[in-house]
Amino acid sequence: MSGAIDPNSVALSITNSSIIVDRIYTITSNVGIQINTSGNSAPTPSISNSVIVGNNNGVTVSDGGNTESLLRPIVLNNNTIAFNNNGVMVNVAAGSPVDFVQIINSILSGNASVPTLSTPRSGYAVSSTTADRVTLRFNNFFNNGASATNYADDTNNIGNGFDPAALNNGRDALGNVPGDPAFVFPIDPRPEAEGPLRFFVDGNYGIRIQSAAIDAAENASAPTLDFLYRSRVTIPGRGYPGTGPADIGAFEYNGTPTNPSFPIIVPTASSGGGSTSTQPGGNTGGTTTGGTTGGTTGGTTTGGTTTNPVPQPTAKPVPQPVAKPVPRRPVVRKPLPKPPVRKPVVTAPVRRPVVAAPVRRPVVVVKK
Ligand SMILES: [Ca+2]
Ligand SMILES: [Ca+2]
Repeated sequence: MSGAIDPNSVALSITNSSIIVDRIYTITSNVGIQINTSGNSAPTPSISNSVIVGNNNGVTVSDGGNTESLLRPIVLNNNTIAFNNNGVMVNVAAGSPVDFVQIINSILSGNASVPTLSTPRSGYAVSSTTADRVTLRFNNFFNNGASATNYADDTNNIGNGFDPAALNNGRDALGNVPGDPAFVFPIDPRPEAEGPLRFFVDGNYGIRIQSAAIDAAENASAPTLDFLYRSRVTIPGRGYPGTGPADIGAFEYNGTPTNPSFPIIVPTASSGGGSTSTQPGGNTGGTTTGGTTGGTTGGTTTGGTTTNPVPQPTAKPVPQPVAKPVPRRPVVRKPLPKPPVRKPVVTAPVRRPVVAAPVRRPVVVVKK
């Protein structure tokens, strides 16, 4: 795959909006999801059940420098954030509200630049310009930052009681878990890595039985159903006191891996409206194998905006309202089918009927 990520591309930009972003893919953008806030009681979005992979920056949160207060914290819950140069970048000022961003139940894996011969890998799973503005709880960290094996450099300037080095010794006091999320088939869509084409053909960010994410989520903060509308499943012997049955990340491990042959797994719910798609365990996901090779391949935003005029600064956002918006299929283009190869028509040589020459009887001259 040639080319590079468009340095100006933003797959989804959200400014002072309480939109609920649910079940999208965003890949190969300069910024996957850009969140901007400003002013007093700024509305804030929530991002859940989404797959944010292979962007320069997966999510960027920018306080314009004048955000006095937020309606509620920005919440990122149960997302799979992998193979971005930086997973989540938080640009906040010293005067920014304290409880600015909450990252909960999310997989943060492989967030670092792709190293070259002259440049070593760099980047962070989560980085903040000002400490104590980001809360990290019940996330799964793996292979982030300059060092693939040392957790101490996975994040930068977080504060709020989070110490990435503690993950070198196992699960921390905030419920964050180190270890391999064990994706089914984690194709890195960045052009300098495996590229978007292979991602669409083979990528699969479901998790396998070996995953550190299984049953390790804070259930109260997890959507009832996963990206594919699958119910939560308890796997015997997994999880921790007070966690589960929900898994960390966008995909629940339900005992059988998602089919690696049909990788880019998207919900099958139609976007036509009218039907609700909240039946537990109903859809198990259709598949779309795409082939767009453009710089920005965004997902669609589902959910619309919630307009809540009553400021609730202390209210914790309740994930998953009962009436769920009908999600749209992420925009994943199917490649045009190749025209069938026509075999040349081979005409059999016409066989001419063998015409037997009349048998000539010898003329017998009978002598008298
Ligand atoms: Ca690291
Ligand atoms: Ca589970």
